[in-house]
Amino acid sequence: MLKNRTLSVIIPAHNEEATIGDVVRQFRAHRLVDEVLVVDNNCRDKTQAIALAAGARVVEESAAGYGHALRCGMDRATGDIFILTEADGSFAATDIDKFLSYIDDCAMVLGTRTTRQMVGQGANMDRKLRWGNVLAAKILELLWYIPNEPRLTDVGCTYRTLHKSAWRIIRDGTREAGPGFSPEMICEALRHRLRVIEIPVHYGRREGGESKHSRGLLAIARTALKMFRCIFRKRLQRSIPNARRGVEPGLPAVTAQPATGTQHV
Ligand SMILES: Nc1nc2c(ncn2[C@@H]2O[C@H](COP(=O)(O)OP(=O)(O)O)[C@@H](O)[C@H]2O)c(=O)[nH]1
Ligand SMILES: [Mg+2]
Repeated sequence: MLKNRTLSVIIPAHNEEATIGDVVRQFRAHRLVDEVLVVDNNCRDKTQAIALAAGARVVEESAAGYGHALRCGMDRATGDIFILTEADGSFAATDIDKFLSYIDDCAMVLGTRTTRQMVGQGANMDRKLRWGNVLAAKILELLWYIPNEPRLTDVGCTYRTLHKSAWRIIRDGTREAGPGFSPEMICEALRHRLRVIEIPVHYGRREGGESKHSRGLLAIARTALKMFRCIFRKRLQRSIPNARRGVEPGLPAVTAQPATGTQHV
């Protein structure tokens, strides 16, 4: 499945002492994982010590926010392929195999939490949230119908995988500090005409601690606003000239896909 490539799991964490130990152990136990990297984002609790004890490598990022934490994590991870996930126990390490089944076909594989059959009891994904996420994804689809015609049902799922080479291509086009980083990654990959697909993942309840992005209606509205703002901002950006698309010295060849106009990293 990995074909001699290495796999890093990257977990941003802001005060997640209640869950980080179990999450690190769960992902480390997966047979294909080489490294579990926890990004300590200004934790004032025991997250770092517990993560280290559970066998994670820990790096620190002082710029606050989910986006800053993940940028730092992907810059510092050693693997050829990155799995991004959360510190709260809402995602299952067993889904790694599903992501990897598709990673040779595209630059980025996104999870979706809106497949109702995959949402566990107590998960923070009621009808309003599911349809809100689907709506945001459909707006993104529509805005990028030409030339990418993406097929998406969730722009905010933080469980996803991408090639390190894809990260290098999109990195400098990202700047969102917080949850807007999730759709920003997608939009920047689409700007580079990289191939992005989506698969359903298990989504369970937060196993402990407190949600930062979706606790209560106000937090959800704030997160949604940041995501929408980011999607429209990205669409209004100038398009990337052909010569600059997905070009990075020393990376595997990028093959054009004439039928869809998308690229494969
Ligand atoms: N809001 C927030 N989340 C952060 C930060 N740094 C890392 N994270 C992590 O981002 C992930 C998503 O946050 P979470 O509270 O679970 O949001 P939810 O999944 O929408 O309920 C968690 O693993 C957080 O620990 C930060 O500065 N702010
Ligand atoms: Mg969460």
